[in-house]
Amino acid sequence: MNRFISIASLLLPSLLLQNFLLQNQAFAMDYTERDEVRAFVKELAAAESFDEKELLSLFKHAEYKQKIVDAISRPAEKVLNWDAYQDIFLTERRIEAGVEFMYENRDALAAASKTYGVPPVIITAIIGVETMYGRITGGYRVLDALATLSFDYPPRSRFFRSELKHFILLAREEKRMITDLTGSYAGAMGMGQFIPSSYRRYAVDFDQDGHRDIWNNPTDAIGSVANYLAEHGWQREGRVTVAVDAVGVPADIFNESLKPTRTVAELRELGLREESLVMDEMVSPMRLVGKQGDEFWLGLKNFYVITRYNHSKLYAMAVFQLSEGLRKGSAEFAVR
Ligand SMILES: [Ca+2]
Repeated sequence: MNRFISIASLLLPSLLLQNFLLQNQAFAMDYTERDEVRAFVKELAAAESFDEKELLSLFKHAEYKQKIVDAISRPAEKVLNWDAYQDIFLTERRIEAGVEFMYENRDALAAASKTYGVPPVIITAIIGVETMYGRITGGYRVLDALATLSFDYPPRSRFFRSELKHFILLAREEKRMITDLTGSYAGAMGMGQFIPSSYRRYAVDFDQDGHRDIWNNPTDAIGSVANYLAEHGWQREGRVTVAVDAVGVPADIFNESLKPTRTVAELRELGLREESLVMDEMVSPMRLVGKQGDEFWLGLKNFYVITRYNHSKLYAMAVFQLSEGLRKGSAEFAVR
């Protein structure tokens, strides 16, 4: 046994060292010297009228980050269960900070709610779950993140090269220094964590000062989050999800899809007791394992819309339940 350990421990460092050297050989290289980067730059310069040399020189500043590859290889939502989600997102602190955010931004929230039909508590809960109301917006340079994922993470390179293009275009449109912009390891930016394509498509200049700034401007962030949800089909006055008693209902109908595909009538025939929804409402039955065991919920259209922000039912449920906490916490002032 001892012999095995000693052989293994001798082998291990040399293997690690070999890997380390191989990796560094591959990545120490300047991005501007890589063929695929040059091809990317050439194509983008031609398509969008950039100076090719200038655009290429941008990649002198791009740095490969192993931490980014490590982070994207294990997304949090695949690891966390509902129990852990609750501990992170449904805390007193997050509710209190959210109520404060709502109070400070009550005019913008009221205006966004009127324009887009999304309740202030939902807009606030999204910003609360994403970035703790703008406090934690990500410390990676977006250029490093998108260059690393575009050129050194083959499984998603197509997606991230497209985001890298959008990012460069966005910086030009909003007159921002590319090297100054920071975000998550996946290039999501600002209070609402928009990836560049979403930023260009859904961000709005809600305070009408001529710039779409969800990096620092809470009014623009509020309008942009509301617009994003509205554009994905948010139903004004619609509910999000309903807790149900599903004892006796066949287990295989739960967690089929995020999209509502079953009618209330169909579920009632299967034994579901639910009186508050109309029979032809489309729902998605969910089972979550919470602190007290199984919880049964019906996701409605607006629940599905929240999952367009992040494709996870736990994410959407955390947003919904935080919004309920905010609704109670902000009851003393009018904006809800
Ligand atoms: Ca603005």
